[in-house]
Amino acid sequence: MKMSFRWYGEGNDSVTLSQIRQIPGVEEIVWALHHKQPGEVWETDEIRAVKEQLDEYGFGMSVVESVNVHDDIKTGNGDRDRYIENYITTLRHLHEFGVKVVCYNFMPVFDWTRTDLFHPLPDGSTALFYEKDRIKDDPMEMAEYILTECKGFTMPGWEPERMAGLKELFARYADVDKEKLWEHLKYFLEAIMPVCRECGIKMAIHPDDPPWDIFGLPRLITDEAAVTRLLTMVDDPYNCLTLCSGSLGSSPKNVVADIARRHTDRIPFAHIRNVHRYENGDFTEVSHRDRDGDVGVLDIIKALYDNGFEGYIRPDHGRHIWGEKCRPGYGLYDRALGIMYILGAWDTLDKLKS
Ligand code: DNO
Repeated sequence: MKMSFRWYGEGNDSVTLSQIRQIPGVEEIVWALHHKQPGEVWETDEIRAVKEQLDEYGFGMSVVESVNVHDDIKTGNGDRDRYIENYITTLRHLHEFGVKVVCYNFMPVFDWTRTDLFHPLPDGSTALFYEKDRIKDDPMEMAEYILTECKGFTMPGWEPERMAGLKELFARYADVDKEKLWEHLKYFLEAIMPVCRECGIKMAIHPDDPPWDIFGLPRLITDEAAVTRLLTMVDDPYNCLTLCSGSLGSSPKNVVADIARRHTDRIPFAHIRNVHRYENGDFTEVSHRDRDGDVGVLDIIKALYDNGFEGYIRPDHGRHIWGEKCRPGYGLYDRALGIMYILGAWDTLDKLKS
C-alpha cells in the first residue's frame, strides 16, 4: 500500500507541499491540472511543471484525480469521438510521466453533492453534510450555494463556467436514462482500453456521490451490483474502481468492506473516510475513526490488507478543525489525523502478521 494525499496545486490549495511532507508516510501526491476544462488535452509542459514541483519534495505523481470526462461523451452525442481522442492523447502524455492510475467519474452534470459544506458537529468542528430533502429543490439554488461557499476555490465538477450553463446541461441529459448512460460509459471505456493497456494506466472510476439519483439525473456506480456490472461489462484489468468508502458507505444498503474484499484485484486506489448516516437518509461526514461513523472503516482497511492490496490510499474528506480555513473537506489537519489512523491500523495488521 502506498499512502497519498490530494493536493490541488500551487496557488489553488490552502495546504502546501512542505506541510504534506511532514505527515508521516505520504509517498505520493494525488494531483490534477485543475484549470483544464473537460475535453481539453493536458500538454506535456503543463504536466512537467507539476512534476518539477513534486520532485522537489520527493513525491511521486502516480495518481491523477481527475481527468474529467466531457459531457458529449457522457451524453453520447456531439463531438464524443473527438473528445475521446483528446482523452487518449492526455493518457499518453500522462504515461510519459509515469502515471499509473486515473480516477475519474461518470456522474451527469454534478460531481459530488452536499447541501451544507460547513455543518457544525457537536465537537465544535464543521463538516460536509447532506440533507436529503433539500436535493428535491432547484439545482440552480444548490449550485449558487456551492459556488458562494467555496469562496474562490474551484471545486471539481462545480466550476463556475459549467454552472453558468446549468440549464442547457440539464437539457442535454433529458433523454439520457440509466441504460443509455451505461452504454456511453461502455463505449468510452472500450475506446480507451487499448491505450490504457499499452500505457499501463488503470482507469479507476469514482462511485457516484451520493450513491443514488439526484435532481432526476441517473447515477450508475451506486452499489455492489453496479460495481460488478461495470467490471464485467468491460472485463479488462485496466477497467477499475476507486473504492470510495464514504460515497458507497453513505447508503445503508452498501457493506463497503464486502465490495473491497470481492474486488481488491480491480481496486488500484482507495479513498478512506467515514460518514454518519441518519435514519431519514441525511448524512454527515465525521472523523476517520471507525466508531465515529457507519461505513466500517476498520473492516474496509482489513479487507484490503488481507487481500494483499498494493494500490494507493488517500485519506478522503476531513472535518474542518482548529479553525482551519481551507477547501471544504480538504484541510490539512483532519486529513493528517486520518492518515495516522489508517497507517496505525495498517501497521498494526502488519505487526500482528509478523
Ligand atoms: C470528492 C472527490 C470527487 C472525485 C471525482 C473523481 O471529494 O472524491 O470529486 O475526485 O468524482 O472524478
